[in-house]
Amino acid sequence: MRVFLLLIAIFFIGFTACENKNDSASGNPATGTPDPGEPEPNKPEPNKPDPGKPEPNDPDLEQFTYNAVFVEEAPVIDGTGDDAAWKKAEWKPIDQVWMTPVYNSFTPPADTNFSGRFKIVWTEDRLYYLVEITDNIIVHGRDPYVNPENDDCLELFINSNGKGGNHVANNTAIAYHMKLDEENAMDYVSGHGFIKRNHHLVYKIGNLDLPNRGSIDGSNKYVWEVEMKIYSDTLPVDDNPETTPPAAPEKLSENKTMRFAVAYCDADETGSREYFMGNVFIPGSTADQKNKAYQTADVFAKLNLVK
Ligand SMILES: [Ca+2]
Ligand SMILES: [Ca+2]
Ligand SMILES: [Ca+2]
Repeated sequence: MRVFLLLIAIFFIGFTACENKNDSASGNPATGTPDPGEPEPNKPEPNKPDPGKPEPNDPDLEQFTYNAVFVEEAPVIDGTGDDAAWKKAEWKPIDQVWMTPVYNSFTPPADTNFSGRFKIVWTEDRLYYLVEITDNIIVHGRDPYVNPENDDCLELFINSNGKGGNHVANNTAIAYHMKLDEENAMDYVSGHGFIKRNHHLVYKIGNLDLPNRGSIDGSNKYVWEVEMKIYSDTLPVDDNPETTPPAAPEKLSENKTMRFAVAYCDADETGSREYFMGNVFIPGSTADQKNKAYQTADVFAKLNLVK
């Protein structure tokens, strides 16, 4: 009888031990062990933004549309904005924060660190930009083919057919990373790396003393004056005048609608891009969501050619 009771006791103790082991693996509310596979009761889901959905406080995107006026006489590309053509055009700010040095903070830089504004006019043959940039520290000197966005550079995005779309591996849109040397305009195409599009642009930067990494008059204000040829998305991906005959640019006409963005990669103390500032609001709450212009023209603003 004693042996029988002892066997029953051993069986009971063993069964209880197995039950406890299972509890510790699957979560036991009595002991407070969380169950990784099940949501905890009464705990709200973390607030995850949907990257595909604009945030409810999005500003009206139409405010970023630019109506570029036609000019009979093109501005002279010399880095000064005193041409008659520019008097006809409206300034718009470059004040939308796409990236910040403190990851995902999106706190805008002080005006003395960076501020910018731009104008655009057009002729039948070219688009023209006047861009005023204030930047406190000038960073330059990288090989143009190696991360040109990590030097100070003006970045002009253009989508000629105005339909938007992904442009990572094609020429639906071109993103010109314009270096301070007034020569090298680098466009990234997936599978091809950075490609020089120098022959698409002529540009001069007023008030820049590049050898001394500063402004001539000490104001830290620079005037980029740019003449741009416009190409359709049929431009060969690796179009390069060093290796192939240049393609013919488009003729421009009234009521043509394109998509565009004007942005500045601001490198300062760290020697690489700290702020990425643009002219158009891009929805999102992370840098991955807001730094989208290099992938898709869907986030560009509209550009209307008017007379
Ligand atoms: Ca000029
Ligand atoms: Ca700066
Ligand atoms: Ca800078």
